[in-house]
Amino acid sequence: MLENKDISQTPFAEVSTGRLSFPAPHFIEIDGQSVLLITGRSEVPLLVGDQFITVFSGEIEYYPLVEGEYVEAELEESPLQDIENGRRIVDFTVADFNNDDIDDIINSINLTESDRDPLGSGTIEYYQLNSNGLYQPLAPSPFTNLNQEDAGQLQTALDVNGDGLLDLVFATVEGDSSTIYLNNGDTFELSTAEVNLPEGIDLSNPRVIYSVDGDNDGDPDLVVKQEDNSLAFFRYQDGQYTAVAESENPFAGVNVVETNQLAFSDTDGDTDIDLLAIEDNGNISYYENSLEENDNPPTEDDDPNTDSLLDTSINRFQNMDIPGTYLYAGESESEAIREDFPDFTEEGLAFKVAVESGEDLIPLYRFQSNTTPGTYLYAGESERININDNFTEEFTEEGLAFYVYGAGTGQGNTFYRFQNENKPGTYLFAGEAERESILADFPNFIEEGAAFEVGV
Ligand SMILES: [Ca+2]
Ligand SMILES: [Ca+2]
Ligand SMILES: [Ca+2]
Ligand SMILES: [Ca+2]
Repeated sequence: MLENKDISQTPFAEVSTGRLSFPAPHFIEIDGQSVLLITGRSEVPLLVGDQFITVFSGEIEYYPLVEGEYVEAELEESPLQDIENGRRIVDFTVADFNNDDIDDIINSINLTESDRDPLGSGTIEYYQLNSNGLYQPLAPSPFTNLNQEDAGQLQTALDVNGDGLLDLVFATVEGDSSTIYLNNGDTFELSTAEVNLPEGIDLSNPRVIYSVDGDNDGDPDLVVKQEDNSLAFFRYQDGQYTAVAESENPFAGVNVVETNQLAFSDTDGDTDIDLLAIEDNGNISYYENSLEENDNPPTEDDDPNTDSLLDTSINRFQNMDIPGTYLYAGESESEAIREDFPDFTEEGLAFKVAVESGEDLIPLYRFQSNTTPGTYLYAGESERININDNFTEEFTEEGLAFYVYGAGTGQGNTFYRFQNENKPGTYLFAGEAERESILADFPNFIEEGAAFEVGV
């Protein structure tokens, strides 16, 4: 659960973005010390003839963490002193591209003369920390066949081909095209290969894609800012990114402002990832991740008797034709949906159920809504009878879905039913952690109470 903190009570109280336009935060760790870098453009008045014009120049501000506070220091005296400030740095990425556990820096510089024409020729600089403790540009550049029209654009780091090395993606400011440079270890090479990324990751909009190890397993996952300003989480595993269910999304419930630039770091030192956001107008927000919800995880181990029965995974899909509506499917149906129904976006494991009847288990039946086809309701026996007696115009029964424990039996984890008020007759089932974020942030979902108990 992420909590928006009063910034004056955080390590960022002394951070000022006033001099910069379009400020963006980045965390870099140098010799075990956390440093906040804020990049942006400062407006420099320049006398041309007899009038002043405004020149935009890429700026980096350097804030090392000192005694629990990020306090500005001179870039010129820092390990980044060889990164010349005040040029047209368009975008700036901090990531460990060569997997030596030391952050590297890649920036994209626009070489175009005119500020009115942000496109054109550019170049890339790749810096690594050398043995003298200074970030210095790699020479020759590891970008072997860099196209000058790609450089000088927005960029993001992500492992496009799943080989464990972060690649670099450039995209135009307009978001109409992107190019990928694959990291081969020593060099980056322009790639034309087709990429296989899950739906929801749009490479032409790098500003919303963040490489973050959100689940703390050492591999960078992806956080993608959605159009509704929520954050989707794609877990990296075995060379692939997979969207997770909201109940497993460490950033569920956060809604950042549309223009925010984000940076992720474990700021409070409790191992989970916290979030710093800066709006274009310079406003800073800090969201602290609290482990609270995991302190006493309601796992099925609470009652070992239930382990063997709730053993079948049910995945959740969101119907993107009607966002905010969901389908729950077992593995074989999930395969068919992945194959044939691209409008359903997989969100990952929803919960675990039983596929055969057993002691204390109750059947749930699936109904499709006739008023909003492609949306579903899951009902127990008595509600099933009521629907078939009184609501056949609204719902069509599709048959037995699976078996669960009844709400209040204490044999599994409680899931709650919510009706989406924007789409009456459509439903979402959520576990305790997701329930809290829905109650806090999604007033259009009306809680109808505990629905059933399942494994997680
Ligand atoms: Ca490195
Ligand atoms: Ca790669
Ligand atoms: Ca990870
Ligand atoms: Ca933390």
